[in-house]
Amino acid sequence: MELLTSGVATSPHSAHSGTFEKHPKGSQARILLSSVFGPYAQDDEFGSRSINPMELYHNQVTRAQGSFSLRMFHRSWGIMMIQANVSAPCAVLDFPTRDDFARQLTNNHYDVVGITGIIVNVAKVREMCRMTRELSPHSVIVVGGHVAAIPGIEKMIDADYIVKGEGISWMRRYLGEDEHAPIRHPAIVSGMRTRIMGIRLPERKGATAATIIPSVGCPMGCNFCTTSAFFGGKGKFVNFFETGDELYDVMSRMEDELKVKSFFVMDENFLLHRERAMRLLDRMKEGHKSWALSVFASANAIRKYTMQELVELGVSWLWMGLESPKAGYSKLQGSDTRQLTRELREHGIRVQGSTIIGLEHHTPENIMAEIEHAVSHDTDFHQFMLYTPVPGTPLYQQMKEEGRLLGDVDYADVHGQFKFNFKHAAISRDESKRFLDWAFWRDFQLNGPSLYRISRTLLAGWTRYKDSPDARVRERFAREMGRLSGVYSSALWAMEHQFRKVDRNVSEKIRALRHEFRQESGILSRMLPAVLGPILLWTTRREDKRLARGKTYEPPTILERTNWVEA
Ligand code: B12
Ligand code: SF4
Repeated sequence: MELLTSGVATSPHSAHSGTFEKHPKGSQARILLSSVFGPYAQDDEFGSRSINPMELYHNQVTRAQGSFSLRMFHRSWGIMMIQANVSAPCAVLDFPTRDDFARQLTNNHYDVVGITGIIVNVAKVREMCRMTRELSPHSVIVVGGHVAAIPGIEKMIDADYIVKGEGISWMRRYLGEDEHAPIRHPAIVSGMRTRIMGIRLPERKGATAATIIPSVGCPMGCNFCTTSAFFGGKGKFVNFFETGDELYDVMSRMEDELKVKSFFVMDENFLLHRERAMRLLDRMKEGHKSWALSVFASANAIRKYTMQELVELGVSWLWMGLESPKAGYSKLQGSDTRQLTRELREHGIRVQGSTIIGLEHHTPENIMAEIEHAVSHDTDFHQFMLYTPVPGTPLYQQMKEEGRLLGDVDYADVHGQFKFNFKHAAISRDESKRFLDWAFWRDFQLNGPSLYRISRTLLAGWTRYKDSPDARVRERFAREMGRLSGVYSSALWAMEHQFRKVDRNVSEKIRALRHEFRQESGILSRMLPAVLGPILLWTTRREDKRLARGKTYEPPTILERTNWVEA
């Protein structure tokens, strides 16, 4: 198979994605929406890469943490959102193998086959289009998701429609449905098959947060940001739920359906929309909801709130860009991010920092100091990414104009976790990987496992708020402490023992925290580590051996149908 590289369009087919015609069957058309095929965590000719598994944390956050890495899978929410918002019979096929996808096409009659993919997966999208033409020639092929941003994509894949940007309204329009109808939010369990320290966590109803997607895009328009660019760029975004009231209603419904009290809010910059967030808080107070929210927000947006407001809003996990103070991004303006992240943690808010390696001003001489600065935030989690011009972004355009894009880089390797895809003024491709790997390693070495760090933040929150006058806040911390203090203490016991051999200093820090937990725990939770601790130590060591032998994890294949009547 020929290589799909970031410079060249290689497919012999030409897409006929120009004129838009509604599907003749309208809402009677039978639709298949599929994510790209696996297995993912391996090197193959379709663009799977062992360093690019289908796992959020292990891919780009805790990947250097060995058996302490948090491992879990997330469904393909974009196609789930589309499925929930059309009245046509629709099947979502998530994480298929090639055989699963082929079987779907041959055993069913689909009028429309929709494929979702991001840029790294373009070769898989191309193969799936080819398979669809061969096995289901009557189907109309629609391709959406970030892969659509590749320049010249029409010539690389054989699709009938390539949809750039928001897909719900497109699909509704295509089926002749009302594209402005209110958005129906599907019930989404945020993660599945969670694993840490060599054990898979039980999947009880209500134990995992629900994903809520209030909007797509971000108006801040940072030059490298692909999600912002894909949904309109600076000043633009698409809101699915405009008001705090709408959001409250969706969250209440999810609370009932999924029995959850915590929510992963998948909005690139949730706190930026203060009016909506504050209205949500009013409704939460009225409805006595002690919900917990995991959100993404930029430092300038966080600064619009007092700590009390954030805590009352239930913000318990915050993903924020730290970047470099020298980079001049407006989202960081006026922020001392070290002080901010410390303050957040002191209020029981877990912080996930995100740092870019290889910014324009970085050199081999100053990059170590920049990484040390990032790591000194001591955030609960830390994502590191290479500065990467991704097609569709202003940065990509700029690099192209400056002639700095490397033409022979396979799109499968343009994901920010491998090597540069552009010519940097001072850092070579190989060096970029070394610095990136070093950043992950340094964060782990200095700050210890993220599991230890999140336990520490929880305890800080609990100590501060266990007697809070606000019953909702009290309840939230008590719920988490009650559910987790025994488990965290046991995990701390195992980590303390494991780190004795590796780093005495980290082991001592973990031990001190375990003692604090002991003081704050009930009798059962106090006794648990004696039993569960050694078991976790054993599973941790077993997992280390498995990982050393090359063990990887793959998400399960899932098929879900709506409005379905057998043909
Ligand atoms: C959840 C997620 C994941 C999950 C994957 C889940 C899955 N099943 O694929 C995990 C954590 C595993 C993951 C992994 C990776 N991800 Co990811 N991920 C996301 C995240 C945070 C949310 C995606 C989402 O659901 N958004 C909300 C939905 C509603 O939006 P959407 O998917 O874009 O869908 C809309 C439209 O695009 C369109 N659409 C989508 N599909 C289709 C299909 C059809 C037929 C139509 C008509 C329309 C359509 O309609 C939808 C509704 O409007 C996004 C960031 C973001 N905010 O979007 C990054 C993001 C998609 N990931 C990205 C990347 C780079 C990766 C990784 C390479 C990791 C890395 N190194 O960064 C790996 C790749 C893994 C692999 N082997 O494929 C980039 C993609 C960049 C690009 N331009 O291609 C994003 C945008 C993050 C970023 N800002 O860099 N990811
Ligand atoms: S603030 Fe974050 S989400 Fe918004 S444009 Fe910048 S990087 Fe993207």
